[in-house]
Amino acid sequence: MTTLGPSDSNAANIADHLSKHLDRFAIEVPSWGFANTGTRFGKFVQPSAAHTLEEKFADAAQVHQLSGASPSMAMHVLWDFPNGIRDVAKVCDLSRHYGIRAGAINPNLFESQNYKFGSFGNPDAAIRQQALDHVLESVAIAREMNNADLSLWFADGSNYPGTQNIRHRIDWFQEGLSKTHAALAPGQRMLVEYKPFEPAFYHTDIADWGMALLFARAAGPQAFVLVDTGHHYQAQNIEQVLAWLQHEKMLGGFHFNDRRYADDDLTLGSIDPYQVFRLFHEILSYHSEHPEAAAPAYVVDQSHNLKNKVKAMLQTVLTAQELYAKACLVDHAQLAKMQSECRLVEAEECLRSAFWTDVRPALRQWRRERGLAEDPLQALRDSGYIERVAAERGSKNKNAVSSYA
Ligand SMILES: [Mn+2]
Repeated sequence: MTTLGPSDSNAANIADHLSKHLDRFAIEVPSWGFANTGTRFGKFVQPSAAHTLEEKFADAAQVHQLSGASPSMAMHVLWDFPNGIRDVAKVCDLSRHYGIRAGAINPNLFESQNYKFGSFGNPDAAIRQQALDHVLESVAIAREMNNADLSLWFADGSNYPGTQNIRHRIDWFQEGLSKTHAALAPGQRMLVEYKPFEPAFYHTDIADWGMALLFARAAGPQAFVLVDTGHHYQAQNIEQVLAWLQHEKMLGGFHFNDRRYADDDLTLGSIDPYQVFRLFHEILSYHSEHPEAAAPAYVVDQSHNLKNKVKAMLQTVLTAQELYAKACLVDHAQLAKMQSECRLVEAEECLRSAFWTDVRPALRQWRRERGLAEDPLQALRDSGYIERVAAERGSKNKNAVSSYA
């Protein structure tokens, strides 16, 4: 790695150093980030929000065209494949047409009325089977889509002490996840996500990284853990979780978002950019010692309730690029030396000086050299894209339901 100390703030050097890192950096956008969403009290309808899968692909293509860093889109089976595996050909056509790869496949295990008391953890064997059937169809869809990752999040849990047998639910989860793993194609991965609470408020069946790790281990060698940055208690040291998952070779991917209170699904880096920087640093630090290890999947998982969706997604991708670039400036050799000599202030300053380096000129140069707009957000405004799709989609959105009643 090129040595870039705090004194070396030469813009051209930084740009040269970063260009190969930026070429490799990609973050996946979620299809649901372009659709109308809201809070648990009501949905807020935007005239330009995407309704159809084609509209979601068009929005994702717009973000990638401007950022050059978001070539794929994560999909939700129930929302994007309403006819299940029969929709694969249509999705492949859209993917080709818009030049956006279909990314992680997310089964939906929380919307059916049958899942009121859980899916894989439901005490009713018939409902557990319904959940497994849906997951197995999702595996088949993911297999058809170039062996995409199967990304699993469960809303399962309970609201009151004594109302569910937590140990039995562990067994049921283990059984469902093992059967899921058995259906994977060679090379296909399943990612197990965790979350401490919400929608369940007493116990959640996969509440933290330890439970996700044990479930993934028990399921088989193609199962890994997915870290959603918003799915931790406030005091949790998330980079330490990463350090452990990488140590155990179990880090599969990320869902990026930011939060102030709980799982707020705010724009990445909007509240605590230093947190995102520390996560990227932890990954890059591991990879500097283990260059053979596969990089984890970077995926956005946000809900843009108030911001314009395409604008917010582009802002997110650009922020991810910027914070990743800053993390690429950390001098790992120098940091290792400071750490081994316990030079605390110098070690900390090694991180901080990378974080505080303004990488925006280097990003502008990188974009210019690749024929991209230097200021992608301004280019989005100038393109008139949002106004155009608002005019096309506005009438559909006018009829959209804002209430959950
Ligand atoms: Mn998530």
